[in-house]
Amino acid sequence: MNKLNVSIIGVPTDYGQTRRGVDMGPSAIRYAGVVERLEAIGHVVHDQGDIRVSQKQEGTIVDKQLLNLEEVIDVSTSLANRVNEAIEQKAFPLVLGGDHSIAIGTLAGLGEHFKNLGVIWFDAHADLNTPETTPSGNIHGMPLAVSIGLGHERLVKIRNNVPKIKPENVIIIGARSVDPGERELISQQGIKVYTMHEVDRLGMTRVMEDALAYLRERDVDGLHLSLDLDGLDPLYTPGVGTPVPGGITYRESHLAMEMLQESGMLTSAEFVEVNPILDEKNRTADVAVALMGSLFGETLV
Ligand code: 6HN
Ligand code: MN
Ligand code: MN
Ligand code: MN
Repeated sequence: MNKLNVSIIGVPTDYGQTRRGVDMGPSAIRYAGVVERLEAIGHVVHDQGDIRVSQKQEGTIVDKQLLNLEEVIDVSTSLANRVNEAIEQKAFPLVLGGDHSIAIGTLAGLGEHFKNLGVIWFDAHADLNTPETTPSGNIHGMPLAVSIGLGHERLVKIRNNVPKIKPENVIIIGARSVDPGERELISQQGIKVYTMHEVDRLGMTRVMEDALAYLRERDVDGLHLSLDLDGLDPLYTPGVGTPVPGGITYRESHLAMEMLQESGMLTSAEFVEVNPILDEKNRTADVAVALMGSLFGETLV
């Protein structure tokens, strides 16, 4: 197994949605032992701590289609800079959320270095809304759209590289709650989606084999995993803000992580939407860290 220089970046934000508590995700994941777990595998781990997330800026105009826009721009810009630095230092960025809006910043930082980045998006949702299609105004439902260049100009232009990723290089796995506007974008933009139907029908082994073969075929120069803990069934990860029943099982998700590890293709990862306030005894953060164990090469024997 390849020993990595892992750079952990915590992003304690809840500005991408309206349930409080997800800003404590990075602490919950650290408490669950992320650093020790990766060190035990043999990686060199540098915990860079959390990026600074400012208090809500009072007096800014409230746009109901883009809640907390200024705050999300602020967090995304700092995160993009930090991810960019990690890559320049030849480290593997491991970003801990925070809600899924942080992917805007992560991908803005990565997009500067990888010109043909592959993205695996584990999620119950497609996160492909725009200010025109959003049912909630929550920016955590928009990061994938922003990263392919669709959405509010100031979000799309963070660090000026537009788009950050190509829609044909994105694979969503675990989807089971997709809004009408997102459905349209998926077919219009040629985004590959394995919904829970495909996971059930083909099994996770086939899904991952196909997904990795597809990205290899596309000759990607890096691979980012964006893992929303709500991709798993809420039976295993109850501490998330937008749970949807009928998700990926504990074993299936571990298998997926192991196959990503075996592929040798992974160059960055983020784990998002852990909300300890909604959780039961930090179970969701424990699952996140267990998945990281598999992703980073833990073996049983
Ligand atoms: N997430 N599609 C819904 C919306 O409000 O846009 C839910 C989004 C959830 C986003 O879980 O990262
Ligand atoms: Mn150190
Ligand atoms: Mn998500
Ligand atoms: Mn989700």
